Parts: sequence; C-alpha cells; structure tokens
Amino acid sequence: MNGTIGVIERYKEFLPVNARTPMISMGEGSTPLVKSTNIGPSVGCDNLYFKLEGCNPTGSFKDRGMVMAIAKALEGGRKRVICASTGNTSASAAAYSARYNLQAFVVVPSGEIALGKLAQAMAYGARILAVDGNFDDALKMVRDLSTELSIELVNSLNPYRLEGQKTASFEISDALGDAPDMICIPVGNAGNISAYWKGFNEYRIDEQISKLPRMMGFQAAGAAPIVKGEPIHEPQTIASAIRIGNPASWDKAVAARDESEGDIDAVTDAEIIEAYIRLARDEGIFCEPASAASVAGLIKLAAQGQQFEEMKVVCILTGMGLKDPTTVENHALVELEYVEPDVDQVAALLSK
Ligand code: AN7
Repeated sequence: MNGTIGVIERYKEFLPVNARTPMISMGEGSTPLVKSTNIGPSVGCDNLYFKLEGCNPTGSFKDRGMVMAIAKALEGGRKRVICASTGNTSASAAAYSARYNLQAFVVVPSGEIALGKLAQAMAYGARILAVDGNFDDALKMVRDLSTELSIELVNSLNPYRLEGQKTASFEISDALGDAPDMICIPVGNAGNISAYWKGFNEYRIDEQISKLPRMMGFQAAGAAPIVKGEPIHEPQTIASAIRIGNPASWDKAVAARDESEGDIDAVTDAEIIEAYIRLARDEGIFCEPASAASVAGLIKLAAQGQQFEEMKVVCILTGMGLKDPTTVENHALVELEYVEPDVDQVAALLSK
C-alpha cells in the first residue's frame, strides 16, 4: 500500500480520468483497516474491522470524492466551487480549493455544525455562509445558486464525488483479498453507501472480488427518512453530520440496500453515544458521533440475534473525533483532577 499517492492515481483505471484530468492529490485514501480487539468479540463477531476514514487529510471520507470533483472542476477550467454541508464536505471543499487555487463557497446550517469542522473551513479560507435553516434548506439553495452563478457544485449530486468515494470499497477488498460479507455504514445524504455499492459492483465485474457484501446502513433515529419512508422536516440528532431529512441519494441508497439484501435501520442517539464511547475506551478509536452509528448498528444487529460466525464485517468510521470536541466534553463524563506539582501528594492520590 502506498500512502503517498492519492486515490485518483491509485485507482485511475476505475475512475473518469482522461489525458486532461489533473492527477491531483493531498494523500487521501489508503486509510487503515484495523481489526477490532474488543467490540467484535463481545458481539460474537471475531472478524470485525474498522475502516478509519478519519485518517484522510481533512479527517473524513469526503476527501476521496472531493479530490475527484476538484480534479474535474480544474479539467473544466472552473474557478469557483460551492457546497452545502453538515461540516465535513465544507472542510474538504475548502482544503482542496485552497490547494488548487479555487474559490470555495460553503453553506452551512447556522449553529448546527461541529466546532472543529467550522474551524477547518475558517482556516482554509473558504467564504462561509451560515444559513438560517437546516442542511436540506442549504442544499436546495446551493443547487439553485450553482446554476444561477455558474459555480461548480461539489455536493454528492456531483457524480464525480461518488466516483472518488467508491475507492474505499476497492481498498477494503484489496486489503482483505476479497469483499467482506457485510458493511455497516452511517447514512446521511446517502451518497457514501451508494458509492460503496457502486465500487463493489465494479470490482466484482472486473473479477477483483468473488462476492458482494450486504450493505447495512444506519440513520440516526431523529433523522431517519429512508427508514420512515418519507422526508423528515426537522431532523434531530446529536450526530450533526447526519442530521439530514431529505437525502439527495435516497433512491441509490434504497437500490444498494435491496440489491445487496441489506437493510437501512435507525439507531438512537443513546446507542450512538454508547458506541462512540466504547470505540474510544475499548478500541482506542476516537471517531465522530455520526461515524459511531455504524458500530451502534452492528451492536443492534447482534442484540436482534444476528450471527456473525465466519463473517468478515467492516464498520466504516467516516470521520475523526476531534472534529466535534463539544460532544466528547458533554458525554465522556471525565472530571479533571486538579493537583499541585507535589510528588508525594499526587502519589498518595493515585494510590487511593
Ligand atoms: C462523518 O459533510 O453530508 O450518507 O455535508 O460527515 O454520504 O451523506 C456529511 C455526511 C457520515 C453521511 N459520516 O454520509 C456533509 C455531509 C460523516 C459525515 C456521513 C457524513 P452520506
């Protein structure tokens, strides 16, 4: 595995690359696939892996798709890009735009995105529009704005985004020597589950893998339009990344679910937080709350009686924990112990 080349170079034969496409990269992809030490065995799944997408350059899986979308924008001579975002897409769009001299406009639901993600968009120098509305309102607005002002839209409605994101399914297959039996993945705007399914299918057709995984998607209970079968007008969840009520890739996600004989289910905020803390405490993996929905889903499946013997299961941990310091502060329930710089006193305290 070569961590120094990006996903476009690594998987160019599977991507919409031509002689004019710039082979840009910020070192995205080639993220670790780490075997579970504790959570897997505790639910009877001895071959559970975590795909650490938080190890991408801006700390989320969005970089895989963004690098492809930005490459195509550059190929087309575009100068400006725009996206709506619950935070990670905006961080990624801002970073790649900074690097490749594009102007980025990011539209975020005011007061609803995690602190670290906002910090990223600020640092990378995007123009940040905080809209009085939710993500779905923001997405609707950028669709119109991109046409009106002729700015490249880099949300996952842009097909190049999903093309780039599908490379994660290639990496998992390459690492395991075949496709896993099951993928557990958070679902928000529903682009990523659709991209994975596309990737596995293309790898299967190319005979790189011999089977296809079941796609198990998990939405947050207060933002579960696909589970409910109708848009949610005021989606609510602690997992701000997936606080989305009307996913753009709804139909593609339903196709992935049905064609793979998988499921899309909901997990509660309490289940998400429990999985989030367990990942940190039992696996040493600090992901963001939305990412933990995949593991909350796996735990829920186990509780419902799903057997995992002989199965290889991969939970996609889509983003890294530092992006959302507020949630860990509110839920880790750790008190700092204030001490004087006195060895005897501290030794006495630690010996109690
Ligand atoms: C950490 O950044 O929609 O189902 O605007 O940031 O492909 O939307 C983020 C989504 C999962 C859901 N995990 O993926 C955005 C945005 C994390 C995320 C999802 C998101 P999709």
